[in-house]
Amino acid sequence: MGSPSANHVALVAFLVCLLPHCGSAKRTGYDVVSVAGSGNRLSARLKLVGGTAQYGPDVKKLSLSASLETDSRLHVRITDADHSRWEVPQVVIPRTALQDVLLDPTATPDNAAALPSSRTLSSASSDLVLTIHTSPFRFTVSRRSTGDVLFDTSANLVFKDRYLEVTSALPASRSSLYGLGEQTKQTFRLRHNDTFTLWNEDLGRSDQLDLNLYGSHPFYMDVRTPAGAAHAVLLLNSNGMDIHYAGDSITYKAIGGLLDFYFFAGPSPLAVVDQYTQLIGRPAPMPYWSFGYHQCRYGYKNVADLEGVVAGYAKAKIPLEAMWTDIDYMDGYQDFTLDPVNYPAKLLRPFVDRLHSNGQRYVVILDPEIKRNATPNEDIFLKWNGTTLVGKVWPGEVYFPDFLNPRGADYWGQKISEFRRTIPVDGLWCDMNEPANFLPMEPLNELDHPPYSINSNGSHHHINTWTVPVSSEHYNGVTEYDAHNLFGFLEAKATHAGLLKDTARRPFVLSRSTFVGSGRYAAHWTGDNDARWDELRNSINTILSFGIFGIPMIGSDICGFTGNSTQELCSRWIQLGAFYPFMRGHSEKKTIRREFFLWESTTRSARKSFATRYRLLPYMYTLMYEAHTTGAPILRPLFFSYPHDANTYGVNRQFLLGAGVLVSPVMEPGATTVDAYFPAGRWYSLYDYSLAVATPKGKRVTLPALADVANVHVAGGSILPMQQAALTTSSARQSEFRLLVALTENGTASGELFLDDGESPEMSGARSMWTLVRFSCAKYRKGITMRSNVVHNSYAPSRKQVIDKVVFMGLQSPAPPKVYVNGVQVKAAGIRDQKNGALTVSGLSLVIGENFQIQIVMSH
Ligand code: MIG
Repeated sequence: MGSPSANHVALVAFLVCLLPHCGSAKRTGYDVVSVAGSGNRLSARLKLVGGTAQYGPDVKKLSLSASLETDSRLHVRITDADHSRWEVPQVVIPRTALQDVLLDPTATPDNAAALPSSRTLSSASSDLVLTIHTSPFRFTVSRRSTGDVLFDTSANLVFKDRYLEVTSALPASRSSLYGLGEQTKQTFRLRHNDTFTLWNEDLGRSDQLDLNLYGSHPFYMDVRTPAGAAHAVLLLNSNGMDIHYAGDSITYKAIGGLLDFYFFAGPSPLAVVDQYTQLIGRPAPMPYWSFGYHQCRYGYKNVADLEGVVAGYAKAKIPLEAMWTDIDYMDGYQDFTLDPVNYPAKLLRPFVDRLHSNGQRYVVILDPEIKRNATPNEDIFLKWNGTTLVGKVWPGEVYFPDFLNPRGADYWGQKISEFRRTIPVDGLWCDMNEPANFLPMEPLNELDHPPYSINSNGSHHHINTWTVPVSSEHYNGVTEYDAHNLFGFLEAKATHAGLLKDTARRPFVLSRSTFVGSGRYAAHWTGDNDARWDELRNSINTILSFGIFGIPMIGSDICGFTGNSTQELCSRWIQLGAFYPFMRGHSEKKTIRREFFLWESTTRSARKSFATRYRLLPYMYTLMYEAHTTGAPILRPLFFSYPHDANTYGVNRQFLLGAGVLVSPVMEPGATTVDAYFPAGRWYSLYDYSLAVATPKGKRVTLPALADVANVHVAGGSILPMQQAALTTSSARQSEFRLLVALTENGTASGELFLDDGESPEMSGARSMWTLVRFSCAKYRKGITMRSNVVHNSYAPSRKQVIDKVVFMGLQSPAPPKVYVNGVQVKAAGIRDQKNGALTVSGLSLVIGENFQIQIVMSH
């Protein structure tokens, strides 16, 4: 019980505050004391009105700068007016600095009362409007075209040296949020009353729900009813933070850095990711081969074991593109070494050479940690307490390379080159780069005692747990406290640079830890999942989230990493995994072996599902090109193509490959049916070309659970470039092309094909050779016409590849139609009018990279 006098004081204070102009000195937060605008920019100075008791002294003066940086991007940055602070360095996200418009702050009144109550930043070409409210200070971001308020900070802004807090109101019933990772979630759409801690950690395995995992992405997309307009918000800040999403508000609590916000106007989801990746960097082009099937396991015993697996896949006629090796290949778990007994160079090198001559690839793991005393140049490692930091990971006592130090990154690249002289690996896998550290360390100084403890691992775990202490030091005095969440990003960047320099080919880097912009260098997998059905389902949520984080090359360990997968689970997982952009089977050493040829049902699933995958490779690779040039995810949630249909907002048991290929996998044991949602339009079966669903409004449909493949439907309006299945991507690439045309009710469709050699460093750059063809189909009086329109063509002419078959789905004609190719009639033998309404025109020889036209004339 509180003392009567304390209660009395509180009561008096409450009554006093009912009066007008209630004591502003009691209020917490800030007032604007000067403001100036010029063109697309605005600056303001903020003065503390009243501080808060917790987490240290408040910063007295803040400066705010804002800029409409592009027509669709607003930048608002709030920082200490008098002292410079840590912010995400330019080497991570290169960007233009905000300029201060308040050139002479002394000339403006230091008094909120003398200012107008608000000030607006807007421009005729931008849909985003910023309003700064003077007293109490708050800001809003709204959409000019609709007046919708997108972000609205309350007056509770808190800005201390090591605690920053800001809350924005949200319209709970109209807002659907996505993003804020990395966590394993049961839904893709974020649920209300959930806290997202951003602190890169290896502590929780990814099969544990709702914990902070390997990467940090303080970015969300908000899709609003009724119009389905999307926008996004990035808090560019690398410090540890909690983000609480209450439904009607979102609160950021960061333990350092700045309040550096970017707002992206959309309004389509695709426009949002385009605008976002324009700032943070476009996703790296991935080599063509990396879209094939990858096989890994922790615990492959020796080279003979690897050989057995490769032979097993070949014998079973299941595609195998790349063989991987986990830390088992190393000598004493040291990077850039080989176990002399089980993986000696004299056996491993010929094995890798054989893979290469077979059109296959080899990838190995790297841990960032370097064994203590393994190298003389100690100055490129993290420091602690005045000396080189020593932690403990697989090799025993280790040092941690400082990838912020240019010489640290160079050292890494050099080790990669040296290693590649012995084993010419095709890609590298960066594990443990949160970074992980098994050694519990003593707190050293006040950095190790943050005033606010983030909700790490759901239990306010100390931030030093299982990683290097935040009191460690990087190059130039940067502390791990500030740079922790960048470690994995920086290692992936250095690894990418090392591979590129050594091979002059497009690098393939897989990184466990990621940050904003990691997609520029790396692919990602969802980490240590478990062989369980809920894990199979939850993989979709993480994969779709990374798509909007600008990391489209992502997958989960197929059949689960830990735990013993059953045949049924593994088969279903293969059927789903066949659509993961990054498609890898991987398992933990203590678990049963589950290479797909070992069981009959997984063999069937892998053969059939991978055949579909490999036939779709030209389409998938074209999606990689789209991702690289526009940020569009390869796997997308349904609302990306159907933002006006609010029923799609919660869908997470189906997804789209690109814009119009709908995948509805089985994700329950013993299932005989799949409940699927089909947005408005026509949907054709990818397997038999029949019109499966035609609906003017979104519709729930019960599909049969097919035995060996996921249900796949093509949306009317799509044209898919395909090739034929093969055991490697390079042989699939030799085969003839086919076009699958899915007509809308109006007889229209369109699609693209991007082609290059699949391994030049640049994709579609000025210095590389590439071809882009657009296909389109339209109705005309007596039938339909399909055209190929060559947009760019510096690659295809050297290849002379042809399209030998075009299938038109949804072409109901009472009698066999006449078909003309470039005006010449096709003989009847080349036309097959299937009962299911699809028309196949075969025996063609249409050269890719040459314009052509196919006319179909219906007979009546
Ligand atoms: O401490 O290298 O997530 O994929 O097999 C575990 C062994 C280290 C964690 C990775 C996993 C990998 C494993 N690694």
